[in-house]
Amino acid sequence: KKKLVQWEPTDIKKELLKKYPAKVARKRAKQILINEALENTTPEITANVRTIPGIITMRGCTYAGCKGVIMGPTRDIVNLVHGPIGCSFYAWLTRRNQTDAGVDGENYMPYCFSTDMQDSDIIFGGEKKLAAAIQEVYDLFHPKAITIFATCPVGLIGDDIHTVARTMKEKLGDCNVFAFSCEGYKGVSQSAGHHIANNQVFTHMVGENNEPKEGEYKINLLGEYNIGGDGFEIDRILRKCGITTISTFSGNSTYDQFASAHMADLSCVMCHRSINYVADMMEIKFGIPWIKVNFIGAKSTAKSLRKIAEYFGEQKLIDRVEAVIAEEMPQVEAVRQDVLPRTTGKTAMLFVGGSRAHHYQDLFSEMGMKTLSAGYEFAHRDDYEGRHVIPHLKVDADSRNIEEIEVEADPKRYRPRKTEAELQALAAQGFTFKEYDGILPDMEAGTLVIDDLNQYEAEKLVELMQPDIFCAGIKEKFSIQKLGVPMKQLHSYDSGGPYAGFKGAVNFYREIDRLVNSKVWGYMKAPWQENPELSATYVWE
Ligand code: CFM
Ligand code: HCA
Repeated sequence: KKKLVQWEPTDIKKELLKKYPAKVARKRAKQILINEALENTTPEITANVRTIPGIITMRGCTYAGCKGVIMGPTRDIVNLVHGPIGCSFYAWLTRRNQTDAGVDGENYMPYCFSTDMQDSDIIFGGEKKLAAAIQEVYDLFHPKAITIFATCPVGLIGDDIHTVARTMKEKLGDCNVFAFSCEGYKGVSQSAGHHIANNQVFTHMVGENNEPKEGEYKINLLGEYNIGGDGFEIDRILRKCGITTISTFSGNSTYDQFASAHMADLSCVMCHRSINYVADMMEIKFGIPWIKVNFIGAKSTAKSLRKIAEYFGEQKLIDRVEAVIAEEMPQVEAVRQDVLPRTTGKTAMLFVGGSRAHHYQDLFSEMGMKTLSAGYEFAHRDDYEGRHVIPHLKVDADSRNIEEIEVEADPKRYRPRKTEAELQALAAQGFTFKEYDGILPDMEAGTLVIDDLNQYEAEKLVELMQPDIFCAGIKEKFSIQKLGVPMKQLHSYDSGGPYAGFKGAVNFYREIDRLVNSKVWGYMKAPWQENPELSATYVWE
């Protein structure tokens, strides 16, 4: 593919902003960053702020983050949406979070539970209808728990879903019923929904089951949602290493996993953005430390396994992990070597959620591909800049008691990073650390990092930079493909996956090789490109 002009990043930024009214351009300028090291600091990006009205954002709503993302993948809890049917319908099986119904076969994921609010409920209130729906669910299924999700109208009319939940929980006796005030408008994006979900899951389920769990090395896998079967592949690898997963938040999870999560020795955080709240609460309340892991990319998978083994510090586990890596890697390497000659030097753009735009760059770099531009839909500044090392809590690991809670507010928590000597001094005082790299330190200088990219900017970027592949979600899919550039969904994986772990890396290499080397895109022409005289009909400015 030929590029007509070699654009400088500063020119691209100007081009993206050119069409906006002055006030909008000023605001967007703070969310478009040219990644360059300025005296050991990274320039600040504005993130987690309201999308400017009128702009067609890639984001979703708070309800989506709570109902779809965090609670959606739990199979034996009935998720009941209080609202108009559309809110439930559009959150019904669209995320490709996979499930294995296990020996008990209890799986409510294929169902779509809703109170189906009507105009009369909006006028007279929907609480009675909600209570009746809870009763109906209970009578039909007798689930362990029923959770209720507020949609926008519920907040606007003021239905008290928490009182309904409490009353019904008392009435039913053997069913945990609780609610989420996750009205779509509650925050600026999905992100607020994660927080609301995390708080309620922690308050209403975690810590309920004190039965000891079997296993030598017990972990919680936080922020892994089993999209396209990713969680199955990670489970396979962990099992092979002799590591026991007590709970996954929340891919293919069950009620009991949440209830028993406090029986683990360590929490491993995959997607920090969506679940850091639970990781922190587990550490504060139960003294379970957390570390950041990433199972996207073969090298990252190996690195994460080593990190877990290093945490437990037993030679037996370290050896087992090394043996598993040695056994798995040759197959991955063979496929990587096969695709490399065709993928090396190709370019990618990634605009996804709150962690994948970062994690998937590892897979692309394993294929010799360069990320030209990337950004999150709703991540916060820590996801961009990286909380590299944070002094956190003093934990007595043996008794699980927290001797002294001392969360240090570190004004330099973003940059510059702490020196080795500073770290050692803090470690000597008994602090634990969070190693967590952000997207900015990991991306090359001169790359464009853009927060809350929108429809217009996405098309403009593709037009100017001509990447070999663009990665985002369903709303972007077809507009990008119409520009003649292959588009891979990194949310749902289209119909593919898993892409996590060793087998996932192999799947990804093959899929991307196929996409970036397909000739079909070169044949794509819009009608006005083939018949210029049509341009007056199709395009006007
Ligand atoms: Fe975490 Fe996710 Fe993501 Fe996310 Fe999402 Fe998702 Fe995503 Mo879609 S929890 S932040 S809210 S990794 S649903 S599984 S793909 S936007 S990058
Ligand atoms: C969500 C879910 C979503 C949407 C994906 C997309 C997902 O945010 O509500 O836009 O294609 O991964 O399913 O992020």
